[in-house]
Amino acid sequence: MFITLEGIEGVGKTTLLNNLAEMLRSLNHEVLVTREPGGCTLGKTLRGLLLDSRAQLSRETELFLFLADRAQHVAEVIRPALQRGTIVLCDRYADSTIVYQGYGRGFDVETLHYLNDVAIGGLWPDRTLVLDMDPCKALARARKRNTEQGLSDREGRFEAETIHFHTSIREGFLSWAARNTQRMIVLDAADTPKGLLDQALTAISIQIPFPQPPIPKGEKA
Ligand code: T5A
Repeated sequence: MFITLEGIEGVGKTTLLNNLAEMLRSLNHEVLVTREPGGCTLGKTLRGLLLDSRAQLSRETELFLFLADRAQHVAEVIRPALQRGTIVLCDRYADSTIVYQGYGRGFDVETLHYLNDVAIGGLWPDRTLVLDMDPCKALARARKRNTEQGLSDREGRFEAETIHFHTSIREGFLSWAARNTQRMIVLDAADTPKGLLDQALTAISIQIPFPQPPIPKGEKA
């Protein structure tokens, strides 16, 4: 089972991913939590380049670095874990490239879909949860977190983009999800962490084999 989380900055992906992993582990599932960019050894170096606000990357360079990160991540981490029967929870994946580099940077979305398909060898997620909320509120969450963790100077290349950019990314995720309703489910990220976890569990429950409660003696299944 392969589940990805998507959405704009600060919307609560990492928080939900960790809550989801804890819940699934408590149900005795083997779970791997990973992220993009930076989910494999090569990716850690690429992540530094991609998020550094001082890096002057052309949009083509940016695109192919994200794809290189993903190709290696799939080969080294995601596919082997899925083959072992592990549930993989990934913070961002191919849909981020389609939305950020497509709706955000202006590349053709169909071309990006094809390039992603090559990079991942056809390994699309079983479910993608898109966390949606007002970009101003999401960015405020991210900045508050950075201040609380003493990382206020951490603002990266994407966080430093204009509100117009973040709004077009939000709209991009909603449009792309509407074209892929069999896989992508939009969640209300303005909900509490607990409420969001409940929304996510409902969204994936049809796919995860949760243990059934024992049937009391004398009752039929
Ligand atoms: N990118 C990435 C591309 O352009 N193309 C690609 O192909 C890929 C893969 C990566 C950047 O790269 C771009 C997109 C991104 O700009 P990143 O550093 O990995 O950036 O960070 P992001 O994925 O953007 O995510 P963030 O770490 O900023 O935010 P999260 O994970 O969405 O939010 P989280 O969980 O850290 O929460 C933020 C704060 O809000 C609180 C948390 O406690 C935390 O303080 N919070 C809540 N508060 C109230 N209610 C809730 N429900 C809450 N959930 C969390």
